[in-house]
Amino acid sequence: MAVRDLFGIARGPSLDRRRFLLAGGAAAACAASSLKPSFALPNDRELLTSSHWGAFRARVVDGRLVSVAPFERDPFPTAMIQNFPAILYDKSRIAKPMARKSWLEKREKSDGADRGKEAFVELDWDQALDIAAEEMQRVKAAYGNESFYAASYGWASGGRFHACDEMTNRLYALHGGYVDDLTNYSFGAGMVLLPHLLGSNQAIGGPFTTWPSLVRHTKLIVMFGGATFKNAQVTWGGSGEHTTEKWLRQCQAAGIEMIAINPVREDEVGVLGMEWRPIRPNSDIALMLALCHTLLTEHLADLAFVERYTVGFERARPYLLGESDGQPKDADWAAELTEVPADWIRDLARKMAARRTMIMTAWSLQRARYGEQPWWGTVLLAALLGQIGLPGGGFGFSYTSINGYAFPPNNVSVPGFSRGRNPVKLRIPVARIADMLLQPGQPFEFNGRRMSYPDIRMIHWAGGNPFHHHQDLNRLTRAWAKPETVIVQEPWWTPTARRADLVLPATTTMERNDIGASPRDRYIFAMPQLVAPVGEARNDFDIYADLAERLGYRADFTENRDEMGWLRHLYGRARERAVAEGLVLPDFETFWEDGLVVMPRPEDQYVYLADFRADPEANALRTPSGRIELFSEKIAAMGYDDCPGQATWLEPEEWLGRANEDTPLHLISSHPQHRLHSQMDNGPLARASKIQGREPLWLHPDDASERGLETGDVARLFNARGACQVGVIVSDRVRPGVAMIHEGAWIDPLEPGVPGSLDKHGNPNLVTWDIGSSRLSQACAAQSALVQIEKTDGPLPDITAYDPPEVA
Ligand SMILES: Nc1nc2c(c(=O)[nH]1)N[C@H]1C(S)=C(S)[C@@H](COP(=O)(O)OP(=O)(O)OC[C@H]3O[C@@H](n4cnc5c(=O)[nH]c(N)nc54)[C@H](O)[C@@H]3O)O[C@H]1N2
Ligand SMILES: Nc1nc2c(c(=O)[nH]1)N[C@H]1C(S)=C(S)[C@@H](COP(=O)(O)OP(=O)(O)OC[C@H]3O[C@@H](n4cnc5c(=O)[nH]c(N)nc54)[C@H](O)[C@@H]3O)O[C@H]1N2
Ligand SMILES: [Mo]
Repeated sequence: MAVRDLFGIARGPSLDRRRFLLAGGAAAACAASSLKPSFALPNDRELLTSSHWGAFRARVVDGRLVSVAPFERDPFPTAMIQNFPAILYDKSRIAKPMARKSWLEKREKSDGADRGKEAFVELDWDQALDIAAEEMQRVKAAYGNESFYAASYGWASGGRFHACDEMTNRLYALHGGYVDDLTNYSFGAGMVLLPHLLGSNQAIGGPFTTWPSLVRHTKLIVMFGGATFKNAQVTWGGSGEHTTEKWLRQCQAAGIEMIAINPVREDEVGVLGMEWRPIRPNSDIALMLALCHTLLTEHLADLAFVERYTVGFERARPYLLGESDGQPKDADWAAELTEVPADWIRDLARKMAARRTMIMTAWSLQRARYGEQPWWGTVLLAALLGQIGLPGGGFGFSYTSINGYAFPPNNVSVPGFSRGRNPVKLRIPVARIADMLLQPGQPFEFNGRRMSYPDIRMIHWAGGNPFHHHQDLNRLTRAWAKPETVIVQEPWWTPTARRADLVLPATTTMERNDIGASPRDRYIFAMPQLVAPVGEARNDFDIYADLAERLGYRADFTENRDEMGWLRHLYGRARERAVAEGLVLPDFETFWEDGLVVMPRPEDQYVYLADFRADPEANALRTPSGRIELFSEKIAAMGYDDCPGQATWLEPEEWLGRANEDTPLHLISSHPQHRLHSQMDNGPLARASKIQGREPLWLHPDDASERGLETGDVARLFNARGACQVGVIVSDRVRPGVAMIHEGAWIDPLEPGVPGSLDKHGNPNLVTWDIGSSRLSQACAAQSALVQIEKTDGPLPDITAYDPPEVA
């Protein structure tokens, strides 16, 4: 059953009885004649708002959010919006400010290893903010600003103004600075690599060759990582329209052949009639090199393209042909590594060369050991095909990993809250947090630079959940014991909030006013406050403004604007930007009353690198050579054996090729169908998907029967790093040797705060490996993990993940 059917989402009312404004003179004139929105009784209101999950209409009765309906112009709304009423009032909401008991008594003399174990003590807001300000002063005076870690990585929530991570940054910037992060968990390896090859990250962030261009021109789409409808349910900052599924269906209708190369057969394979080609995880680079080998040896490679638009092929070629190491990277070689048949590989290369082909490579492939390689291989393969810059041809990295990235950015963007200027210049690659906490002063390499880890004494986090998102959570537990002070702002008792010294309850988007807009979408939404804050929750902005007050720089933080003042200001700046684009946005009052603005559809036949193809001299890339770098002298000069100067097969330490008796299975931890990371794990949709309360894990029938496992069983997923309990789904939708689980379940250890304790709930980061993808990018390598699974018999411990902690 499709998720959408689970809640029986019907399409909402049609928009035409409501008034909305199009930007632009003619559109404004036509809107002036349309109807006013007709809301029912004031006590029974329906309000349009936005979220990472898309726009929706919220029904509020007697001050309570009772139900939501999808935005009627959204062709593929996500069922996840149905979680909102439940999670807003869930028992896991943090009711009041609280402090860890012994920390409140002893502050820096309390034992950091007790985080997560102890009871909390309730505080009133003034006490809590006084303490937070004291700690900020004390730590600054004792250790200086390089001892603050206030990067606050995480998805936080939609809304241009209430961006709590940016607000954290701004507060600490005003406080004299903080250690910040670099890159991200999403595509951290790719974003460091691509500028070396292509001069920019446009192939990730867009604009890239649009779906309409694909529908019109493409004949074959080869997807490494497949297409994933589940991932296209969200857009950072929200969207009025979920478009990915729509476009994939149009590709299908246009008769485009689509191939999903993926260890897992995701939903869309069946829905779109795609070919599924299972592959061993982490081996795609071998397949790509073999495709290149076939193109070369069968004289199908476009060497004229390579000659005119790339550099370094003379260095890559001997490796491909085996002249440099005695091993041709041919289809037979790759077949052994990938377990994809050699004939199929050769046929695919011929097919790709014969037709207009788009290569789509997912973000997941680079979230692995040596994760740069499959992305470099993608560029190499596309270059040999010679279709880069042609309509419907070439490559792209973000078509289906998330909604909306192939949408050409709007001409008008709404600016967000500014993070200010951080006087401290020290930053760490974001996924190296545990290394930093455990190894202060230690040097490390990053993208050709030698850096060293700061000595962190205080952490302040708002809008992220490192105790779900980071790898090897037992190691993070040990690292997290090091700082003297940990402050967490959260709406819910997430695992990270439970491991704080001081917990400050924050509002959600539903409890405040904001503006929803993303460059990936045509809409600007008013996000009116739907209900009063739950419990004593406060807006992050107000929390920080009051902290800034205590520290003597309130006006610098707020710029003397309140919430609505900021919304007017940010919208006003968007209006100014619009004028420069020849567009007229309605004034703020009209926008706020109407609830949305729709911008003109951007150009829809955009082709990535078409200008470069047309004139590579005038439109040279921002690489050292101005061309696509198939060999990068710059990377080669860094001397990293874990990321050499060209796309290379590097065998991960943990993958099926090195499976052993203790850990025979490769774990893939994908992004969840029923939540956004850990957000909404406490919602009805995710909870309904659990098996005996545990996160589902997919296992091939052969691997399951070997272990005596059946669908519905609970099992222990483990390796030397840790263990968690999962619910088993036996399915031939994963290839043998692979186990698949979704990230984001709230960890629920048998013994909270104790490293090595069994997690009852099924968070894969108990077993993933906390190592950088390579010295080039130091990115998250969650997808390289070998594991074992065994059946759990006997009574199961209760799940307590969503119960508030003990209050003394
Ligand atoms: N094993 C494995 N691990 C992974 C991944 C994987 O593929 N496999 N993927 C990685 C990736 S790509 C990412 S991006 C990360 C995501 O990791 P995170 O971004 O940390 O995950 P979220 O669950 O979205 O955490 C956001 C938190 O912000 C809180 N929040 C929301 N709105 C507000 C607000 O207004 N104010 C405050 N104060 N808090 C708010 C939410 O309640 C939630 O706890 O996970 C990474 N971890
Ligand atoms: N519903 C929902 N959507 C989301 C998110 C969410 O939490 N929930 N998170 C968003 C964020 S922050 C991000 S970064 C993106 C992540 O986007 P991705 O990283 O692309 O997403 P994943 O779900 O991890 O993996 C996508 C597919 O890659 C396959 N795959 C994994 N390893 C390999 C491999 O080695 N080879 C091949 N060929 N395939 C492999 C998986 O089986 C899966 O089907 O998703 C975004 N979209
Ligand atoms: Mo991400």
